Amino acid sequence: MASNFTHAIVRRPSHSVIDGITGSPELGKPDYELACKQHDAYIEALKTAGVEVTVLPALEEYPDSVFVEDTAVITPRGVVVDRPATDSRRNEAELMLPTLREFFSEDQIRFITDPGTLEGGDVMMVDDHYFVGRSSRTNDEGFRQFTEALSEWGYTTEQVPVEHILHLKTGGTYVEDGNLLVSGEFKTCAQYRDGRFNVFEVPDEEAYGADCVRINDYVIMAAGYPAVRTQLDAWGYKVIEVEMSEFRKIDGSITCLSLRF
Ligand code: CIR
Repeated sequence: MASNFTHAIVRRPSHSVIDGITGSPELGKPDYELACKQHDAYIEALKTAGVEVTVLPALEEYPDSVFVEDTAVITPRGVVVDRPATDSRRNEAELMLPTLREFFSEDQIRFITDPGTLEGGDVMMVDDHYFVGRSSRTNDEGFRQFTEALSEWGYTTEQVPVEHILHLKTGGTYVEDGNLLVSGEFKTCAQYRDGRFNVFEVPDEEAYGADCVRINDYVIMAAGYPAVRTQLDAWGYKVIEVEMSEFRKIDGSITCLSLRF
């Protein structure tokens, strides 16, 4: 079942983006102006892929709020509003709620509540089945609540341990048609190697490029990862590359910048 998205939600980078949480301080701080240019190009890529884009204004008090993916998980049958794990990001989910309510009725919305935590970067949709990273951001209770919500809608879930990276999808993404990109610790993940997927192992030097997003006939990927590009071409996708240098500095990748439905 190919993804069939009509909408995406993004939020403009704030000037405070320079203070986003990072595990890679050696990359330096993002440049605000360049981050805005890269965000413009990302929005254009979404439009090229065929979705209508809702562009929300920047939230200066929230340096990481450009990474809207962590605020909610949108499925074809309903929405789970996340509960981000870090204090500095916790309110981002509530701030997304008015926009979600423009598209979804109250009976289609569920919430992750205390003591659960869950961030969208840890959720990977594979048709009607959802892989959920057990990471420093998504805990067992978050997974339990998420599973309960999704089971109401007829979906199944599966937990995947995340040891060394931020989110599940930081280490690989499903581009549909059975095709899965994996990097780092996920190259040896038994759950990805049990015959369900055609797995492409992204070379270590291109690990950041493993996070891509499939939208309709297109795959949007970070610019500058030739092995990933070659594989996506070989699989027959229309590919759009987007410069991501400024978001990479604060651990954000392609999927993080949008909610898609
Ligand atoms: C954070 O640490 O929360 C942000 N600096 C990066 C969030 C990336 N989001 C994602 O992978 N979905």
